[in-house]
Formats: sequence, structure tokens, C-alpha cells
Amino acid sequence: MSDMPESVIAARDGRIGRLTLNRPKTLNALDLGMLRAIAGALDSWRDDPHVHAVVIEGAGGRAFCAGGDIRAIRQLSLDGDREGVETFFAEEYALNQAIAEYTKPYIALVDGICMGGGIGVSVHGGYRVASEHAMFAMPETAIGFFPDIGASYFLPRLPGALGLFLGLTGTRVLGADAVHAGLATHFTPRARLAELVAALAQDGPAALGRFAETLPPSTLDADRPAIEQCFAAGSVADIFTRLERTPGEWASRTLETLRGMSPSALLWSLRIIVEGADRSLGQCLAAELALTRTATSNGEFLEGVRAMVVDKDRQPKWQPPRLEDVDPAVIEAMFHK
Ligand code: QUE
Repeated sequence: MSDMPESVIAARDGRIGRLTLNRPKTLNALDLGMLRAIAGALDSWRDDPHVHAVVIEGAGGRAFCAGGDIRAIRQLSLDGDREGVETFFAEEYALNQAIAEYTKPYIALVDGICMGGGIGVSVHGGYRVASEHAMFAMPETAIGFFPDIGASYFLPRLPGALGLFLGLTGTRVLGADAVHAGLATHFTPRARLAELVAALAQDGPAALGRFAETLPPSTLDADRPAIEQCFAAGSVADIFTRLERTPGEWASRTLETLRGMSPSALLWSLRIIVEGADRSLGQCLAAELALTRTATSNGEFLEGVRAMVVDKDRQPKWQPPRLEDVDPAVIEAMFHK
């Protein structure tokens, strides 16, 4: 017996199977054991006649799930453990697919931070309830990686160029805006979530509608024309040019954000998001898995995770540091390994 608390609590509660991501000290970031625990619970509930729906939430009050355990991935990569890296991403993406294909309602309660891998275990389900504390983001270009977990499938399917904007800038989408953007399906205040779970345990997903509040107007709407104007450009260089020519605070703030990202990661992220528009989810996840093989051994990823997660100095030294100095052939080669 171990004294370690379970990192995923799986329990039946009335008519639902409940999953609680339970590593609050790491903002419920997903490690391999957690991925396996979620996958195992979904398997065991698939044919359980007592389970009519699955509800997943995060413990600790701050996060649903901050992402994958990229600190561990970086260490595996530094140790030369390619197989360990492959196992993590292969199992994570298989879980994303299993959630998309799950035959019972899958309901994520997002009350706090939900980034990267956290979006992967929520957005592919049929129901995503966001509270006023929900904060969705795909911030991988900040760590020299790319929007994965099926993001190359769902980002190009968001309205207009919104997905490319969110995937390249890592912009946070809060509360009701997540419903407006299509990342969440329902908006329910934190104060009513416990009551919602009790109602789900009693009535199943039919209860969701009774707890959904009328949405406040989208705060993203004001920026939508500028997002379309700049991010429909088709290349990272053209996005920069258009932002530089766009007056106002939004454009200068967005430029500043993009200038902090790995130029190389912006290039390979734009490419996989654009290509994802014409792929199935399975094809997107396969293309993403292929890209992890080159991306996780790339210096940008090692440096990005070092700066943002390990040392937390937030001063990554990108190589090359300027977009115009990235060799297109190097990016091209990332997609052919
Ligand atoms: C960008 C990211 C991630 C990040 C920070 C970024 C990310 C991720 C984590 C993370 C958070 C908490 C942990 C952990 C990793 O941070 O994807 O191990 O305990 O998973 O700036 O993309």
C-alpha cells in the first residue's frame, strides 16, 4: 500500500462515473499514470449498465488541468529516452480519441485553468461546462512546442481565424467567452457546480440545461475583425506584417506576445493547424504524434520548458531568435521524419 493520494479518483456516483484529477500541487497536470487511470475508468464504464454518463473535474479549486507533464517529457528527452516520450504522447492522444468516440455522454466541468492536455481531456467530449473561473488556453508556442492533443483538428474548426489566433498567441479565453468561441458548451457559475453534479448523478445529462445560465456578451467580439484581418494571412511573416500595419492597442499587444514565442514553433504550429482543416481527428492526432518526435528533441522545446516551467525565468533564448533567420528547410524537415 502506498500513502500517495490517488492522482485520479474514479468513483461511481448514482447514474454517473466521476473522475477527479487530483494533483492540485501541479495544477492537475497529466502524467502517464493519470492518462492510464482515465483510460482504464472509461474502459470499465463503457459497458457498465449503472453508468449513464461520465463527469470529469479537477481538484483543488484552481485548475481543471494545466496540461501534460512536460517537465517529465523534457527530462525523458534529455535522457535520450525516445521510447518514454513516444509512450506518453501516443497514450495521451489515444485517450483524446477515445473521449471523442465514447459512447456515453462525457461531461467536463471546467472551473479554473484548462490548458493544453487539459483541453485534450475536455474539448473532445460532448459536454464542456465552463464556470466564470474557467480559463482555456493553448500556450505551447511559448514553450517551443505546438498545439497538440487534437488542437490541429478543433482550432481550424473554430469561427474564422480564431483558432489560428488562439493557437499561435496562446491567448486565454475566460468563462462565458469559451462558450461563445465553441470551446465550452454550457456556462454554469462555480457556486452551482456541486448542485449540478448531484443533479447529473440523479438525472444524467438532461440536468445540464437546467443549470446553464444566459451568456453575457462575448468580450472577444470587439477583436474579431482585427483577428480576421491579421490571422487569415496564411503565413507567420504575413501575420507579423499585417499586425505591424494595424493601429491600436490590440495589434501592438498581439505583436508583443508573438515576439515572445519561439519563431520556429510559430512556423511549425501554423503549418499543422492549417493542414488540420482537411484532416479527421484521427489523422490530426497521427500527424501531431509524428511532429512530437521531431519537436520534443528540438532545442526550442528543451529551452522553452526550461524557461517557463523548470527555471521559471520566463526568458527563453530562442534559436534562431528572429523569424527571418529560421531556415524553411529545417521546418520542412520536421514534417518528414
Ligand atoms: C506553456 C505551456 C505549458 C505550461 C506553461 C507554458 C504546458 C504545461 C505546463 C505545466 C503546468 C504545470 C505543471 C506541469 C506543466 O505549463 O503545456 O508539469 O505542473 O503542461 O507557458 O504549454
